[in-house]
Amino acid sequence: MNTVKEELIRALYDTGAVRFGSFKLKSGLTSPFYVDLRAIISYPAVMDLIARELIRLSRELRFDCLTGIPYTALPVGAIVSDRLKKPLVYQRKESKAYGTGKSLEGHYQAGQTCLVIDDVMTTGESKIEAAESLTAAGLKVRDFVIIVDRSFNGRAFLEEYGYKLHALVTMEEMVTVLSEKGLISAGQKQAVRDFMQQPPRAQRPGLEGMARSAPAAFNRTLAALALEKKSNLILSLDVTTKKAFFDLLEPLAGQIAMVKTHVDILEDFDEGFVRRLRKLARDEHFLIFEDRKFADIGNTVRHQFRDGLYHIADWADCVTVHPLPGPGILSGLFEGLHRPVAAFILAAMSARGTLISDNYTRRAIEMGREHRQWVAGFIGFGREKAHIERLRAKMPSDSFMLMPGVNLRQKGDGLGQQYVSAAEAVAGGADFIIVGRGILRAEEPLAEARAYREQAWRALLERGGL
Ligand code: 5BU
Repeated sequence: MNTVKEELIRALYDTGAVRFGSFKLKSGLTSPFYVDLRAIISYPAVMDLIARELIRLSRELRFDCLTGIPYTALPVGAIVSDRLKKPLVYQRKESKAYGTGKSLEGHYQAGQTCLVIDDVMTTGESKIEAAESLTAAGLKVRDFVIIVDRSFNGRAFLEEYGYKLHALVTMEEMVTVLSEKGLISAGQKQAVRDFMQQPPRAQRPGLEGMARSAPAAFNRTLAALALEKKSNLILSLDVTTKKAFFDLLEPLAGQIAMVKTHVDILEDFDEGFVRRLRKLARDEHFLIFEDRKFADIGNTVRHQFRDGLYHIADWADCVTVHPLPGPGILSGLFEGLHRPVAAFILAAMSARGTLISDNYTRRAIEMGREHRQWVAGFIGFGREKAHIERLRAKMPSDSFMLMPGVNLRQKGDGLGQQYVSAAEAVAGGADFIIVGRGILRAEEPLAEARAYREQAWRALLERGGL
């Protein structure tokens, strides 16, 4: 191994950017090492060494401009840009929204090739997100140069998307050098090697696993019910009278795992509606999902949930919650409730131009993860399979992702709604699909509901989701 690489490994070790021990990862895996390069910006000599090595690698690549993924790689990118006299551009972390194509900071010309610098390669998912933003802004992406590659199969993952990975150091090189120098033990070296042999993600439990042992009772019930009815279809019954509601629901009840209501659009809501709905749900085995999308401070949502005209807390099995106000919204809604009601957190929306950014999505999922006693899962959306997969991968494996914006015949509704097919939604990782007008407006709603159910169920089987 060349001495510069050894020097770099030593520097990463000495600055604590790579540590050995026992670390619990977000995925639930326990790792014998931890990589965190955020503090390298405080070591100018290390920054200089890294920049020189990145430049050496980059000289063999063709590109017109470069970017560093914020935060850590942006100052690194600035040094490389200065030394190579190549323009720098960057995407602000907080404004990075799925596919909105928001323009980059900096000046560049459409069609130019942009080199992407980042600190660490783990799953590669954030690399693809970065490439998508750059591509949406008109640039071409070919190569990623990374300081530490700690991924299981990151190179192959990026290759699937047509990108090439170049890394300054891999974990294998790291442990070889550090054990030669006596800085880690033979046992530590072996633990890292063993860990790197593992599959990247813990397998997700299928519906049967969820029915048996999901930590949340609601998820066990929903999984069991879906298996019994062979349906992962949620009917979104957005009509404005009780008559229309039950005229549609009664014949369709056998096809669905849940009915989703917007109870505040009913003109003639009364207690009789709730009684009839609850009875039908018991008889026909489906759950009731009130899509109220709570979004206020804890005290207000508590009233909206428990009081007012609708007394949602008395009859809904689950509701949707915007994480926008912070965790107080969950305590306000669910603390001290007299019967269990589960929450689905809105992690993404299907509306075109939604202001929800990647960062918001990440934090929404984080909030759900921290409140598993109430949160059964998330509402997610992606315009294509790869988007949905990446979103799903961020969610706890034993939560459910429900996906609206599903329609077999249309791409949108002229009011901002975007649609994908049932098969694509489920193949990407949606556990349940939410369908409204696709069924409600069909000439034969029952036949259409069957078609959605069959397509979504088949896709679940094909995905190995049982
Ligand atoms: P549609 O008729 O299938 O477009 O109805 C979709 C339903 O899902 C409707 O009730 C929306 O309020 C709901 N929905 C959605 O479409 N997109 C979202 O991101 C969320 C909910 Br959250």
